[in-house]
Amino acid sequence: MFSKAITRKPCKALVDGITTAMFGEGTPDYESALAQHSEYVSVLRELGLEVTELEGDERYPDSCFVEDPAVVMENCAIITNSPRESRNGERYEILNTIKKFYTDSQIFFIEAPGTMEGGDIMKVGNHFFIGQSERTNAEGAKQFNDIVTKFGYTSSTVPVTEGLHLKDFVIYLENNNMLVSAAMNEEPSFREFNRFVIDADELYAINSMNINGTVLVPEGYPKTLKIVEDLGYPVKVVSTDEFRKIDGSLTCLSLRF
Ligand code: CIR
Repeated sequence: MFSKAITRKPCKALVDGITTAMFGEGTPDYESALAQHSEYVSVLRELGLEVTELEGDERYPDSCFVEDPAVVMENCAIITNSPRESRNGERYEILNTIKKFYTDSQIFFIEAPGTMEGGDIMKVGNHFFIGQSERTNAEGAKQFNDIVTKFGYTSSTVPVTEGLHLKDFVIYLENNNMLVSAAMNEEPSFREFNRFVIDADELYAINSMNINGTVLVPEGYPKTLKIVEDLGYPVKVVSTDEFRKIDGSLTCLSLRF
C-alpha cells in the first residue's frame, strides 16, 4: 500500500521538454498542463495519499516527471543519474525532498558511468525489472542491483527496444496482471504473468497505474479501459494529453511510497 507521493508542478519551460513524439506531436499548453496536473494530484489525494507537491522548477523543463530522478521503496531511496544533460540536475532537487522521508543511510546514488531513470524501473513484489534503454545502462542496472539486494530485493534486466522507458511498454497492475505491448508480450521475463496486449493505437495507455487497488487509466483509450474494468479493478480516468506530447504519462508524474 502507498501512503505518500511526491509530485512537482509543471513549469512554463515544459514546452522545451525532450520528446521523441512517440505518442503524438505538439507542444504542451502550460495552463492546460497545470490543470491536468492538479486533477492528477487530486486523484492521488482522493485515493488516500499524502502528496508533497513541489513547485515548478523553470531550470528543468522535464522536472514534473519526478519518477525519473529517484526510485523509492520501503527503507531505501536511490537517486538516479540521467544521461540527458537537461534532466541531470533534477537529481539534486529531488534529493532535498527525499531527505525529508529517508535518513542519509537509506539514500543511495547511481554514479557515472552508470545511468538510470526511474521510468525504467518496474517493481513486482520484491523484484525489480530494470529496463535497459537509452536512459538506463548496464552499469546503472548493476549499481541498482548492488543497492537493492542489501534490502532484500532482487532485480533483473529487460531490453527496451521500442522507445523511451520500460514502463511505457509494460506495466504491472498487481494480482499477476500486466499490460504489455506486442513486443513485451514476447519477452521471456514476463512469461509467468497474465499479459494483456494493448493494441498499437492505444500503446500510450499501457502506462496505467495501480494506486492501492484503484487503477488510473489515461483518458481517451476505450479498449484499454475495458480491459482494466473487465479485470475488476475500480478505475479512475485521468487526462494527461498535454504531458503525452513530450512522452510523459501517468507514472512519470509521481513518486509513490
Ligand atoms: C523525457 O524525455 O525525459 C521527458 N520528456 C519524458 C519523461 C517521461 N518519464 C517517464 O516515463 N518516467
